[in-house]
Amino acid sequence: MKAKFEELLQIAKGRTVCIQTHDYPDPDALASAFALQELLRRRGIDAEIGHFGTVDKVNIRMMMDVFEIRTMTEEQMRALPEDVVVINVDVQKNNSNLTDMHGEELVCIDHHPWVTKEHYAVVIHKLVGSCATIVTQLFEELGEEIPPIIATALLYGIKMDTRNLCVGVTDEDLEAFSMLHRIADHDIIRQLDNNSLQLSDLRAYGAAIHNITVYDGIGFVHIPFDCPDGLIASVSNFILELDAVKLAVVYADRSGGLKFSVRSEASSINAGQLVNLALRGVGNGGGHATMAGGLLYKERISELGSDIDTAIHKRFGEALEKVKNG
Ligand SMILES: [Mn+2]
Repeated sequence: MKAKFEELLQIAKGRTVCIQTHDYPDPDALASAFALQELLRRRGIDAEIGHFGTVDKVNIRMMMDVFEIRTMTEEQMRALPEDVVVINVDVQKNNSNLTDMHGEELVCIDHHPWVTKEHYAVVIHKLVGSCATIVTQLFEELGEEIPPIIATALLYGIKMDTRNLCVGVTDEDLEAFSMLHRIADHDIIRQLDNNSLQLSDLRAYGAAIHNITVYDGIGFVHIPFDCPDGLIASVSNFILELDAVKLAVVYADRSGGLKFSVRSEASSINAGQLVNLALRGVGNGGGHATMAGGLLYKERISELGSDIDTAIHKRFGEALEKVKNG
């Protein structure tokens, strides 16, 4: 990783640099971007953090306030020079949750399964539970000290992306977590933990309780309004807690299309493969074995016919047969 980081520095030197996370960034994406920004600053590179999509979840807004994470507005991102160097963090090009921006996407730091066919000059990729783990390791390999505020952000990123070290966690995440744990400010973590839900979120949970249908261990929920990615994911995790649900498929209306969050607790069902297959031809999707997401394009929604929900149940049912049969 050290050599790759040196290559990154060579590319970024003397140029405008934007650290772009996925749209509607989560704590892992923001913590990773924030820590990377500090690492670059120590090497004389002033990079700015940018993302598309809003930050609506109260704990993420609080995180940005407490750690003073500054991000560009979309207008500021669009006003960056044509040849801006873009570092994608916690996401890969061509993913449904990354708005393409101008400039050159030359660097990618990510922990999701590698699916992009796009070329990057520098790739720092590991299949671990959180991107924050990779950035933590970068600090260690470079012999850079991690200040408490950065350690706290990274710890929170690992914690949130692995659902408290329970889902998709690897030994490397645990080692990074344990190291950060000695430095981090636990009062801040507690404060963030105790403020993760706001009143308006209950509307989405209400829709889930009201609209859930369970077929054969698959819990389907259609949230009939737009909500932030993080909230759709939370509802998906919530549905998975039901004993009758082994696989959660939650989708919300989003500007004429549908935004999906899929969770699997069955080792025989790979959520990433499933959503990829189910949305093939009408959208795109992918992700980890246990957590995945996707988007059904508004241009294709008419292909589902008048009963959208039944069409989606059918698509996932068929995809499930294929995934199970390898
Ligand atoms: Mn992540």
